[in-house]
Amino acid sequence: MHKPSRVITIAGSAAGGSAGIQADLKTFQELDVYGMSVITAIVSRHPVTDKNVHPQTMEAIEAQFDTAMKQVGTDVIKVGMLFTKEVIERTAELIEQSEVKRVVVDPVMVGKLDSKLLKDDAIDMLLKKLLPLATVITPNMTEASILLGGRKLEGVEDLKQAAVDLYEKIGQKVLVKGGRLTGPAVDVLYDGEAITTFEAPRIDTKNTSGAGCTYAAAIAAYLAKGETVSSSIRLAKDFVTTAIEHGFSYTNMVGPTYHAAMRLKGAAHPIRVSEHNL
Ligand code: PXL
Repeated sequence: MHKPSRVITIAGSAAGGSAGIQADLKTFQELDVYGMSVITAIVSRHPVTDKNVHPQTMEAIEAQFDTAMKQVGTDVIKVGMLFTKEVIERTAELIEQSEVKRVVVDPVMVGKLDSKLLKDDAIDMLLKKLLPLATVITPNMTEASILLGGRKLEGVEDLKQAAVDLYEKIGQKVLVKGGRLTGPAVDVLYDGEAITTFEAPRIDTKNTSGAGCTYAAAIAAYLAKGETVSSSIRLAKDFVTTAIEHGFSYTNMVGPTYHAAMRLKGAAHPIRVSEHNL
């Protein structure tokens, strides 16, 4: 009997289906990983402002985690939008107590169109309590810049330095994503020993809603399936690049990536990401 590997996502619910819990579960399913969820907040509308975020009670958050862990257990935990410093602190405690050793933290702070997904007073708590528990963290350039106290990041060399400096701060592997640069889509991993870059062609589209969630969810899924951090990132970047290539929109707003794109005939040979060790 085939029993898939397991991942619990602790994140926000994105009603539009492109990001958050919805993106995570779709991605897990596509990659044949058994997905479970702990919903920290419900995001009901774009643009995301404090008013459109409905935080869940600490009791509800703990109960979901407890249920998933007792009914199923997990190989990997993936963390996305937590929204408040109290939820960050409690999530860190739950992860520590669970003794799950493979943890992907996407330090979600701002979404597309600069929507606000984390309160301002929460950065310190992230740095001190949660990020040190991660196997790998996946900040975009804006998030990396905020975690480094507001430093400007402008090119791939800045991303490399940011990955090294963030590693020094939290003691864990750091993948800084260069999605907001121009030119090829380059992400930079520092694992404490070497810098690795992952490069894919840039796709000319506005439909990238939830791409960051999807990428981190795919990394978590591949880790659960037994891949190393660096091969999980390369495979996940293939997955998300293909999803972006086949993104679409039902309205005139920024649309979702297509989580099932790997199944399309045209994607039978998905985009290959090149990896360079420096
Ligand atoms: O893409 C960032 C993100 C993460 N999590 C939730 C979101 C969003 C963007 O809207 O709603 C729940």
